Amino acid sequence: MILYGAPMPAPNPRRVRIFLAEKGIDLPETAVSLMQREHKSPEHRARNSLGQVPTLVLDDGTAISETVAICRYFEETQPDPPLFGTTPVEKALVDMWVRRIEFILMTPVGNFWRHAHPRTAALLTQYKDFGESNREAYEGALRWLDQELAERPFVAGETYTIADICALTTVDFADWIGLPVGEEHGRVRAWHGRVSARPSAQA
Ligand SMILES: N[C@@H](CCC(=O)N[C@@H](CS)C(=O)NCC(=O)O)C(=O)O
Repeated sequence: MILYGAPMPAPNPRRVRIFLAEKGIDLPETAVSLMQREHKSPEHRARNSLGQVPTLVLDDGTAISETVAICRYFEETQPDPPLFGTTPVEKALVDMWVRRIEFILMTPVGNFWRHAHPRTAALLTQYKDFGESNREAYEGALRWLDQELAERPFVAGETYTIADICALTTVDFADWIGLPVGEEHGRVRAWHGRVSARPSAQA
């Protein structure tokens, strides 16, 4: 089994690394250089037609892409500790929160990165006004998340789940590209401190 990924600050491979660390699964990552555009090579596109990382290739050659799908595979093969919930209600809530974090929190960060950040300027036609408009969208997402975290310690409930991993990697990447969490989002900052204190956050 080979896990293709990329080191920090790439947020999606980090989601898998944190997930594996929480599970106690030792699976070293094989780096695909994003700087050298190796993810767009024919070799990597044969594994993932979108030319993205992470991708997990199983021993029988099956290639699984999409971060949450890769994590789902490991949840099924090694259920403990559970990170996708255990009861039908918990599982549904975790799915709900993963989708919300991906759509509402990650999307503006990704749009800002692609359309407003100098590091990506050479890779695509940037629509700077659109890119910059995502600052406010991300701020709105943080305000919303801050309210939600008044109700519970972790994103999807009383326990740490993959939804926290998705949010943590997004907030850290956002900070790296110049979108820090302001002091007005005190609950997000407190939650960030809690999840960052876990050893897995070093992954
Ligand atoms: N939906 C994918 C997104 C993967 C993704 O965007 N990965 C980034 C690295 S963090 C990448 O490969 N970017 C290059 C590209 O999209 O061309 C997932 O959840 O895994």
